[in-house]
Amino acid sequence: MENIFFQRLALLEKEYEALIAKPNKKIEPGNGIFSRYRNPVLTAQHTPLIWRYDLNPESNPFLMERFGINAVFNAGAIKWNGKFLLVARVEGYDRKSFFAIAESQNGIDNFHFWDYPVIIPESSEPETNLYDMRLVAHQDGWLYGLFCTERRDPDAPDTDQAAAIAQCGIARTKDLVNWERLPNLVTTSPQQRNVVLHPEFVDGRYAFYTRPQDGFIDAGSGGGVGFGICDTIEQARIQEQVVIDKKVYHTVYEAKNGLGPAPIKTKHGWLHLAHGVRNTAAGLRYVLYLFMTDLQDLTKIIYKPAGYFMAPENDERIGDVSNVLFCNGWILEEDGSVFIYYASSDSRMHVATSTLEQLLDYIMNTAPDGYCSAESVKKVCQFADRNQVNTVLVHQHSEKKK
Ligand code: M1P
Repeated sequence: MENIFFQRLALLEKEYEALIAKPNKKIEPGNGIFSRYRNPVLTAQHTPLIWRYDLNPESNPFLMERFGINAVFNAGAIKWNGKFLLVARVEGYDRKSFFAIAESQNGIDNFHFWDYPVIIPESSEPETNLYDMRLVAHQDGWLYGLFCTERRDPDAPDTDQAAAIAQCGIARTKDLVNWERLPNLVTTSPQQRNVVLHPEFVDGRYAFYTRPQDGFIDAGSGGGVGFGICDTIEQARIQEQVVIDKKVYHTVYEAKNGLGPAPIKTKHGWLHLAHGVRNTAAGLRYVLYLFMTDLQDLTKIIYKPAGYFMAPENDERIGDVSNVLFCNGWILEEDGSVFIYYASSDSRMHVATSTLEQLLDYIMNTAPDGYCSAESVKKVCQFADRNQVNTVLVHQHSEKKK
């Protein structure tokens, strides 16, 4: 028996070390807007062996996995003490999620988890599941984690064991180790997923991006990315939500949408990344899109390129909830590099890199949605016309270079 234990331990450790040390590589040439990378940055296999196994040959002679991890996805992100940190949603075989921090020196590979998951104090009302943290360094000096808290809908009949109430949980920290739990955000909506804290005060108050919905898919009286203000964060209550980015017929955000990470401030406006959902014969399809709001009026969209910025590709298409890209974490470096951490199909985490210059070019110079096929044809014709000239210029340029 002892042999089995030690043989398996040696193999598990070897595989784990190899996975963590595996270098990642940019996929060239990309689309000029961002670059994808060959390997995911975090998977269930990246979780520490000490979480999954009882490493005692007496109590676990077969070295069985005693706590299975199903997936690692939807991570918040922050640069902290010179390292790239992801606060990932870790989901066990038991379907419950919790948060855990993984760090990397370069943001691209060698992500490894801290020894212990994040301990979020429980709220006064018992919660079944916590997930999808948006991490925000607020102007008030705290680091806030806003996340979705879910419990069974107490009004649902016994025959329905899926109906849930989703609300926004709030916790804050100064060191990412000790977390203080604040009361959940109160709004008038029965469902609140994808709530994000705006990083700056607005007239001395806290501003939130919300997602008012009646049900998981049913937007009911709400729907879209909302915006609301609170006097205090210790008892956060939004009286009025204004929808700033609504669902639109025959777009990639026709069924629902929700904000991703906290927006990035640029000299042109606040840069937002969101997910848009539409329904298909194969189920819901989640893609990512960008938009920009005005620096003075946070509810006013000033740029919004048509369609998606990123959609699931190749292996990203497959997972527990297939055909999903979801992003709730990105990091802007001082040199203008942007690290976009996105999850595919509710299963694993990836990174894409870009620069602020590229994202601004994309957002400010990509045409908005024309909302019909005829407008799309016009756009293509305009490019074709211009490129009759451009092709000649490019050809002349390359001839000169020879
Ligand atoms: O399964 C896809 C996503 O579904 C929900 O997102 P939303 O409420 O915006 O539809 C969340 O459960 C999210 O975690 C999940 O990735």
